[in-house]
Amino acid sequence: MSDTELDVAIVGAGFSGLYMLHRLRKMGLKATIFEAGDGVGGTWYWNRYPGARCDIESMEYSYSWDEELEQEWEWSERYSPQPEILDYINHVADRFDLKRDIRFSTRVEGCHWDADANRWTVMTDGGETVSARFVVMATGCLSSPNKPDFEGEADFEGDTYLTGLWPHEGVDFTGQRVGVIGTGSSAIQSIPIIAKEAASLTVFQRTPNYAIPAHNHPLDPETVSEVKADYHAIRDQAREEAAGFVGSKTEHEELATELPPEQVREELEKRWARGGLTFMASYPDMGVSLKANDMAAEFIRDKIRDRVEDPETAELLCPKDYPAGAKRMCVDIHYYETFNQDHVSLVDINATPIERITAKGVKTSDTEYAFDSIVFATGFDAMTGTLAKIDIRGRRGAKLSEKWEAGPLTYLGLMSAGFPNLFLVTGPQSPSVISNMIVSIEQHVEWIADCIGAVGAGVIEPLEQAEQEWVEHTNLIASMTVYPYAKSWYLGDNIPGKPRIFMAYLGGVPQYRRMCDWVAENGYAGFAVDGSPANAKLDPMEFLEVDERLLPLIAEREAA
Ligand code: FAD
Ligand code: N01
Repeated sequence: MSDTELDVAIVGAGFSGLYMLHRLRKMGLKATIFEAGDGVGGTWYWNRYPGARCDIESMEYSYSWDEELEQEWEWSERYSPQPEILDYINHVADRFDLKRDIRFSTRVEGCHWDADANRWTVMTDGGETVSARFVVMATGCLSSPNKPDFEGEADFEGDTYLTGLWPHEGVDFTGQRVGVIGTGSSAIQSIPIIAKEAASLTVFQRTPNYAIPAHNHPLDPETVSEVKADYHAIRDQAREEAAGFVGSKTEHEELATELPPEQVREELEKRWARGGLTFMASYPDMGVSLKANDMAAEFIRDKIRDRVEDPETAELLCPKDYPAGAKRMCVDIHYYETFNQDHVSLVDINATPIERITAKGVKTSDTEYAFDSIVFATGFDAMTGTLAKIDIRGRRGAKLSEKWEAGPLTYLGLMSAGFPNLFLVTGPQSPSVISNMIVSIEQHVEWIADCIGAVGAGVIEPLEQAEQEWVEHTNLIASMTVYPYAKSWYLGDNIPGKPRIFMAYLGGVPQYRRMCDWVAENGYAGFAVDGSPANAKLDPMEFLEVDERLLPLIAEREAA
């Protein structure tokens, strides 16, 4: 087979693409990764802003598929910083000799299905054309940074930075007047670090976020040894918990709405002391009942009021018009305390909107702020943005971006009807961004590898009806929760004109895994292989354990 004839073309060399390549190679298949960057790491290659780190604990935010790798790698902190995660990914790529099959600095611009040959033609920005039986899009959920257009930007005489495309050589803000636009996770991580260097820091906030303290700390060797001695069981436990990490399964049977408020606060206090993303997994009704959720929301607001000295700033930092956890929960290290420093200030751009960027800085409706640097911490065109940039054409030349104009349409988040032999890793309508992504990536990669093995020289694609039912099911589950009550990137709200659809699957990581396994075990139910539809049909509700007590709470919420 020549270099331009592949079994599988993989797009992207982050956690997803690297494991995909390793897995396919072990099956004896010829696979190549095409990666736009000049190194591996994906998210951790591009997001080098100060303070970038994971918010799933490092011992769990790592691959589980090689025991020796798991035992030899030493994480330094509970939540390790970006340079260490990037070192880890490079270590994996070197240890498994993956780089020889990666084409760096090569962007895939198009993938066209050739129905006569049953192959994909993959086109790169270097003008190269490659033919592959299968394509795996390992292009990431958060890999297209969103840079809103502000009038007058070209006039600015200082420097501008985008958190998702941070300069590799780093930025020294010492003595500078810095403006940060945005208050999502990237801003919450970078603001405390930038404040340490800057002469002044002004934060422009549109929507305040809920943040839980990380209580980050160096990992002590004893804890590491304990985890490593029991790693297999811990990984299994993570896969069996709602969001794919230990502590994400609801711990208590009782409903918060049925308990005395003091008891709920006591539990939240314990979770606050533990820190991190397990905070919301206290009671089963937190994610569905606005009343229960408001107990957590008010608890966090009180903590913000305790942490921020100036009452007016504290109130501005308190989210009040959406439920806790409905936008991606943030994990912070001294974020709120940063606003107690004299040289740090907060501007509410709802009260005084940004009118334009000027030669000197940012002009709001009442003030012109002068800056040496402006940092845009404005997020991503999530889930679909990166795929939309690739000219993907399936049967009869249909474009994926046109098919998805009113929102993504997939079966299980793994494939889209009319686009045979093209897989998505952590695609829309799979647990993806709602989970520990490494757990979800591994599950998808293993499922896809097995599927490619089973299909062999054939062709697999989802049935339109199965896809439609899966999308309806995904939407139904989302509508049962409080997620749609916030404007968030989960729903495409951050990108003007993007259709409002909840883009991840909320039925739970273990339930979803069981469905995918069942589908494969039942002759790829919901798919057609070589034109023959499988006989079996997936009923997702059979896999879910619906807590009947929540139904009246949902009805009550919807009625209100
Ligand atoms: P990515 O890492 O996004 O890699 C995709 C790759 O595809 C990129 O390198 C990109 O250059 C390449 N690519 C895209 N399009 C093309 C193209 N057309 N041609 C060639 N190459 C292309 N998740 C968690 O679970 N826990 C966390 O703590 C966590 N922290 C995060 C912190 C930040 C700052 C961000 C932005 C995300 C975080 N995430 C976290 C989500 C994170 O994206 C995933 O955990 C994971 O790293 C995704 O890996 P991936 O390989 O699927 O995608
Ligand atoms: O992006 P965001 P992010 N004018 O979309 C504001 C993962 N991640 O990069 O909320 C003014 O959350 C926008 O305001 P609003 C994680 O999954 C994880 O921070 O839309 N402001 C918001 O405040 C996360 O959720 C970590 O009203 C504008 C901010 O910019 C995801 O990546 C760290 C604006 C964007 O926040 C994205 O996080 C980093 C405009 N025109 C990222 N447009 C960890 O901690 C946008 N904003 C592991």
